[in-house]
Amino acid sequence: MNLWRIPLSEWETGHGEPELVKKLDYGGFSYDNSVTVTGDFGDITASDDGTADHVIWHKQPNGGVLLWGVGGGGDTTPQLWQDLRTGGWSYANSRPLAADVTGDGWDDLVVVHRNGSYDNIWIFPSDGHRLGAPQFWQYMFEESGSHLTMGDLDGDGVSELITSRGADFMGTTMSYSAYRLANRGGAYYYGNAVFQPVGGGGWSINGSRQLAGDVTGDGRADLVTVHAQPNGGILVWVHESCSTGSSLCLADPEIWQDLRTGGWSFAGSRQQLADSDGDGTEDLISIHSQSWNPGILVWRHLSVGGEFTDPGIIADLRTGGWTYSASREGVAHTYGTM
Ligand SMILES: [Ca+2]
Ligand SMILES: [Ca+2]
Ligand SMILES: [Ca+2]
Ligand SMILES: [Ca+2]
Repeated sequence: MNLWRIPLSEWETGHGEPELVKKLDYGGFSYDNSVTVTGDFGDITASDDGTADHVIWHKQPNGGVLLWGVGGGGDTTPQLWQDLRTGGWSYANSRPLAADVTGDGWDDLVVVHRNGSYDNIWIFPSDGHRLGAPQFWQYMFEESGSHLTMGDLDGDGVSELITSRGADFMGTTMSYSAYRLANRGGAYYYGNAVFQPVGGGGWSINGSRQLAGDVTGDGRADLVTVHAQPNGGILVWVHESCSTGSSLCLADPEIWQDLRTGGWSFAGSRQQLADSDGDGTEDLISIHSQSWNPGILVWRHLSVGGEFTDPGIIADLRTGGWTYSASREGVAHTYGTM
């Protein structure tokens, strides 16, 4: 597999142009047997230029995991950070996420590890150069099919874990929860959670995906839900964060973009959030498949006061060997920027 980066900010050199970070055609690296997570994990090498770091969470023949780190800049040789082939680690039962949960400005790795009917939450903290040994922070009781995303809902510099789940016994079609993660010595913790039911109206966990980022510019991450529509196309909803110091809160959803026409496809697209025009609000980035062409178009939808602007193409990857179905993406801040 190959690792690439595409600068999404129009202020960055090479905006919209793919740059090869590392060709991993050796050592047993396998696209199908790994998860790649992007973030700003630290100055990984002496020549790290602050561009996106990659973590490769890689399945091992015995079902365990090796954790590799790849820095930005001149030396992008993968570094083995953790050997998790023993100790009960399971690639199949784990979901890795990147976010700063320690508040030092460096992204950490958060791994939600299924253990029977509940999840263990493990943190691999960054020390500014690498990810350290896993720390068991707390339990979580969630359905195994819940969607997970990280975002700093209250703007205190520490990201929360946001879960989205389907129908429950209360008759809710979909609902969200948020957890402040902390090292509680393994104690089950549910305080400070926000429950935002989304009843009726055709909401579907399987027909939606969630992103967290500050699309309003107030410093608090909002929840963006991209939702499939029955007659094709997509609606983009925003639950603005109304969190205050002590409590987490998500406001009722508002439609920020109607993409039910124009050939937009939920199944044929993936989304990210990134500030593409440098105004301090996160913008929607769409990675879209092309009919009759295996390639990709990358669009940006700028956040402007309560809506996203009409999407514009920032990278045309319909030529050059790009394949929508054989690629995946993440977004990372470059070092020194928020
Ligand atoms: Ca951190
Ligand atoms: Ca927070
Ligand atoms: Ca916000
Ligand atoms: Ca923006």
